[in-house]
Amino acid sequence: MSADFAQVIATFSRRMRLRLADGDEVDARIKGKRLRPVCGDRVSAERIPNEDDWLITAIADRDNELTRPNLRGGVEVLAANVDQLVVVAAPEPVPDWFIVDRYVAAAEQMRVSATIVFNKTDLGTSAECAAELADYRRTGYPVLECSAASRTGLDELGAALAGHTALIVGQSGVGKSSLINVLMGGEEQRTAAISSKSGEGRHTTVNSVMLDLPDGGRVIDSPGVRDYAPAYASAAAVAAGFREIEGASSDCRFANCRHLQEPGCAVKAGVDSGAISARRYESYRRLLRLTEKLENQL
Ligand SMILES: Nc1nc2c(ncn2[C@@H]2O[C@H](COP(=O)(O)OP(=O)(O)O)[C@@H](O)[C@H]2O)c(=O)[nH]1
Ligand SMILES: [Mg+2]
Ligand SMILES: [Zn+2]
Repeated sequence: MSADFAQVIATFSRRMRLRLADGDEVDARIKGKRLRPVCGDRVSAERIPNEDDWLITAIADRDNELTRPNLRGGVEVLAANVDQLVVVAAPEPVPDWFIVDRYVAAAEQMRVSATIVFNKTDLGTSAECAAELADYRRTGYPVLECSAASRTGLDELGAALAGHTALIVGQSGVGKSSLINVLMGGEEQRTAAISSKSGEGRHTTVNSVMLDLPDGGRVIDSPGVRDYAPAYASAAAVAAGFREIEGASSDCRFANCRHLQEPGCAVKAGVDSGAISARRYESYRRLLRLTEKLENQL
């Protein structure tokens, strides 16, 4: 028996949970050492004779993938085939807006939508946070404010997720898993329990899991995303991650303007006039420096 285009819905190191085309869920191993399926992958799989396990034999071409550089100079894929990044921040831990900007830039690179979620509003929203959120809205990103603890803003979040396959990202501790838990109404634990039972303990460390939300839509929670730094192909690609910078750049004097010290730079002019956030511009410069450092190492 074989199934074309089963989908990986959870990963536990080299063990996977698959949803088959008919909706059945099975455990699977991976054929060979070379294949590296991730959550969201569509895969070919076949049942291993005389076993409950299935074997993943091939990975279908990905629509997109979220990647980060690994320590060995390669690239690690965190999830695939999503159509939305949900970038979560909160009053606690203290927001690192550079991380938010990197995820938003990653969404632009993947050509998927980015939605910003400010969780833990029960702790209050500082003027500084409110100003940053207003700036993302001005740039054109939807911003939802909610609290998993006091159950506010969750209908809006559920509606934003409906009809999408989203990857939820953000600093550790902002409440990603809590938000999903509340949206699932406790269903998440049930999923985890099934997996650990069938794997007899081998499944206890879940890397990533894709969950079906009650209001429709699916969301991938991946602990690996927290210290994410994207790998860019080129410095030019960095500007494409900042839509207001990309938008202004057509008015720069030089077509290859990097928006640093060049004369006639429309981006710098935009920062000076306040049309472009100076903080977002600083994120752009930081990401550009990181990318150029990486390029020089190659
Ligand atoms: N005050 C408050 N705490 C929250 C809220 N959501 C999550 N937390 C707490 O924040 C901590 C981290 O939550 P978790 O969901 O594990 O964050 P993750 O690392 O992003 O998945 C936990 O102690 C949660 O109880 C919220 O809306 N308000
Ligand atoms: Mg979590
Ligand atoms: Zn410029």
